Formats: sequence, C-alpha cells, structure tokens
Amino acid sequence: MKILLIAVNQEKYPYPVQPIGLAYIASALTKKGYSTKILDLCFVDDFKSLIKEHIKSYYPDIIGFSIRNIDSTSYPETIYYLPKIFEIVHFCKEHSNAHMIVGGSGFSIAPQEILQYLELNTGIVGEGEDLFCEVIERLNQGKDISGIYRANISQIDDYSASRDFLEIEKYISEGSITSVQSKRGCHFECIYCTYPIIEGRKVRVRNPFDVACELEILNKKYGIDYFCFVDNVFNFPLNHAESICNAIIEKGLKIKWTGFFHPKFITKDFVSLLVQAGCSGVELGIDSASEKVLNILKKGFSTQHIIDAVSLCKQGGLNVCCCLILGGPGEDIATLKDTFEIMDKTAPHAILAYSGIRIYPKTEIEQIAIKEGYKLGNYLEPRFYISENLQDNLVKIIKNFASSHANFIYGGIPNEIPLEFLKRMRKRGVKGPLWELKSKFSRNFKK
Ligand code: B12
Repeated sequence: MKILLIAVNQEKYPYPVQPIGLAYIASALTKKGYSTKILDLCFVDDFKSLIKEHIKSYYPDIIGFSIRNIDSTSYPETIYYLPKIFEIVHFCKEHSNAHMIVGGSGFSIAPQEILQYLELNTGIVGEGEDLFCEVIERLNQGKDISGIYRANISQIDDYSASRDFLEIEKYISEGSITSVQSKRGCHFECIYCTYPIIEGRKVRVRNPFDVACELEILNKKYGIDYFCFVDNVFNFPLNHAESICNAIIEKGLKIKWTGFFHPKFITKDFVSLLVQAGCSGVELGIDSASEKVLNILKKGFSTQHIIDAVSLCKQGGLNVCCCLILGGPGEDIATLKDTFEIMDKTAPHAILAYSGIRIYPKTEIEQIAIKEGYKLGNYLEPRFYISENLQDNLVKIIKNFASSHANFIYGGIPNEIPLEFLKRMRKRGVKGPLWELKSKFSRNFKK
C-alpha cells in the first residue's frame, strides 16, 4: 500500500503553519511499514501540475487529505477555504483511483457536512495515528471503508512527528514558528470551543523529558531556535508545564518559545521558570475581562486572575498578549467598557481581538443561538453569534478602541498587518509571533 498525504492548507497568515499533524500521521504509517509521502500545497501556486506529477510517479493506493482550516473564524471579514479544497479533491479524483480519506482539526469539527461537500465517503475524526492504520488494514482485508471513524487514543507517548517529512527549511525561511505538542485534550468548558471535540476532554500529557529531547533534536538537526507549543493550554496541568521547563533548563537548550496560557495557573515562581527555560512571550486566552461575560462563557477564571497574570508576567520579563473574543452572549457596551478598562490598566504588550463567536456544532453556544432564533443552516458557511445589544455597532466600537491603541490587533479584519511587511521582518531574521512583532514595530505601519 502506498499512501500520499496531501496538506491542503495554503493560508500564510499570521505565518505559514507547518502541518505537524501530517508529520505525526506519516511517522505512524512508516512505523507500520507503509510507504508514505507528504505533498504540502502551502507554497504551491499551480497545485494541478504538482498533484498530477505525484500521482503519475508515485501511483498512490490511498490519498489522505489533511484539512486544518475550513474558514478563518474572523468576522466581519471571513475567508472560506473549502471551495479551494473542493477543487483540489476533485482534481485528485479525476486523475487517480486511489481511496480517499479525510482528516484534520478543521475536518473534525463538522465531518459529516464536509464529507458531503467534498463528495467523499471516508473520514477520520480526531487523532489519526492508530485509526488511519486500522482503516488501511480493513482495506487490505477487502472490506468497505466508507464511514466516519472517531479516534479514542488514551496515551500519546508512543507517537512522534518526524520533521523529515516536512519542508522545514522553507517554512522557517517564510517566518513559520515550529510547532511542538506536549499534550492533547482539553477539559475546560468554554461554551463555544471546539478543542474538546477535536482532541477529546481527557488531558493526556507526554513525558516532559521526551518533549525536551524533541526540542533538542530540532535545534541540533535543523538549527531551529524558536518554537510554539500548540497545546490548547500549555500551563495546565501546571506541574507538567513546570517539568517541561525544568527538562529544557537541565539540557541547557538555547531556544526561545511561546504558547497559549491560562491566567489562573500563573505564579511568580512559574514565570521565573518560564523565563529561564527560554519562554519569550505568553498568549492568554482570556476572551473578555468582564466578570459577567467570563461567567457566561464559563471561562473558569475571574477578572482578578487576569490582572494578576498580566502583571506577574510583565514583572517577570515575559511579553504578554491578551486574546479577546468580543460580542458573545451577555456582552453589551458596559461589559466592553469593563474589558477595555482592564486592558488599559494592565497594559499587555499586545491585544489580539476577534469579534463575534463562530458557532460550531455540538457546542453550548449552538444551543444558545438556536434558542435565540438564529437560523444556522449549513455549518460550512460560518455563522457568528453577536449579542443582540451589539449587532449594529460591535465592529465600530472595536475599531474605535483599536485606533487609539498601538498594541491592538483586530483579527476581525485579517491582514491588518501587511503580509509583505511581515515577510520583510522575517527575512531580516526577526522571529516570534505576529503580536510580538506588532508590539515591537507598530510604528512602521499605518492603522
Ligand atoms: C496551535 C493553533 C494555531 C497556531 C499555530 C501555531 C503553530 N506554529 O503551529 C496559530 C495561533 C498561529 C493558529 C492560527 C490559525 N488558526 Co489555529 N489552531 C491551533 C490549534 C490550537 C492546534 C493545531 C495543532 O497544531 N494541533 C496539533 C496537531 C498534532 O494536531 P492536528 O493538526 O489536529 O493533527 C491531528 C489530527 O487532526 C489528525 N489529522 C491531521 N491531518 C490528518 C489527515 C488525515 C488523512 C487523517 C486521517 C488524520 C489527520 O491526526 C493528527 C495527529 O493526531 C487548533 C485547535 C486544535 N485543538 O486542534 C486551532 C485551529 C486549527 N485553528 C483554526 C483557525 C481558524 C486558525 C486561523 C485561520 C485563525 C486566524 N483567523 O488567524 C489561523 C490560520 C493559520 C494558518 N496559517 O493556517 C481553527 C480551524 C477551524 C476552522 N474554523 O477552520 C482551529 C481548529 C481552532 C478552532 N477555531 O476551532 N492556530
């Protein structure tokens, strides 16, 4: 059996994201003895000739499509990725009789609808390492493989993501930050979130020493010195995060890194450990700083946690970005004012704000929206929840705040920071996430 894995994501904003999920899948397939190739379309303009070439020379029995993004989740300006993915899939169907299997985080959000849209029959929801091999086994036994398979992986220590499958140098030269994963699963209860659907609710951590070894190998083999932990929340469980920092320190790795953090599990000692371990900046997924909205969104922390976390990080020497999702249930002018006031008071290095909450299937916000009379229709056309009180003026209020705050990035209007500017910065060797660049170079571009 020969397997061709196609990464269909071509989004370059805020930087090209390495398809680490496919590296995990390719490594698992290779371990089982299957011949595997990745075709990454990220930097490809003419996908047709490249796909044709691969199908002709490799002649795959199976083509696996990895769908990371179906849309940009940004409102009011939304980008839809599925029409292009449809074109890619159909071009493959025209030129190959291989069995076609779909997976990936974007796919896992609405598998039934996406399979139907792409006119395909087989999909894998969630982690694909074991299930992909099982589906191939079924095929080997001459069985029908149509259907949607759901992963249920209990521990993840056996999996690895060989970066040899990826065009790592190209990614780095285009400003990509190398992804590393130290855990899977999210047990928090934010009412809109898809992470528990994609990764499951049960948190499964990797051995911290193995994580540090992976960083060391990536550093020595490819010279990578800046990483992003793609864990939904890096600092939960806190003791696991501390062990990773200690393992990095013990190895004496000269690296920098960033990740997504929960404000409740930030302490003074932890911040100093993060700094010693090379963490340069933290993204706090706070969504709001209004007590009322935090409760409605079931964030599990309070305004005081935010104030403390931002101040501890800043005092300890970390860059901080507060990520907001404005306009959800219960939001009104007063709660927006509360959030903006706390942002002014705490003054994080950057604020990355989205407007409206993308309504995904099987989430609590879907139920709230239905009760309030939203007509959701097909999930593939993004619907955004916007509080009744703010339907007409949310975007205006946010733009207004943004116009007087150089540290504010409005994700509702993508490419606010020109991609060309980002590229120039990257070429000069400037590393780090978009928000760190913005906080350093905000004077260089107009609002
Ligand atoms: C980390 C992250 C980011 C980071 C990436 C940092 C980095 N250096 O990699 C940042 C902040 C930059 C980012 C940006 C964006 N992101 Co993001 N991101 C994530 C997150 C949290 C983790 C992704 C990840 O790396 N997972 C780890 C790898 C190992 O897992 P995986 O890719 O899912 O692969 C596994 C399975 O999916 C499966 N699999 C994967 N491919 C295949 C293929 C086959 C054939 C099979 C069988 C299985 C399979 O097996 C793999 C191994 O177990 C996810 C949410 C989540 N929990 O998944 C959102 C997520 C992918 N992002 C999302 C979005 C929308 C975006 C943005 C468009 C947002 C924006 N407007 O800027 C951009 C796009 C960036 C780009 N260039 O593509 C959405 C996509 C859903 C959608 N609506 O389309 C997600 C799902 C979050 C959400 N809202 O629900 N993101």
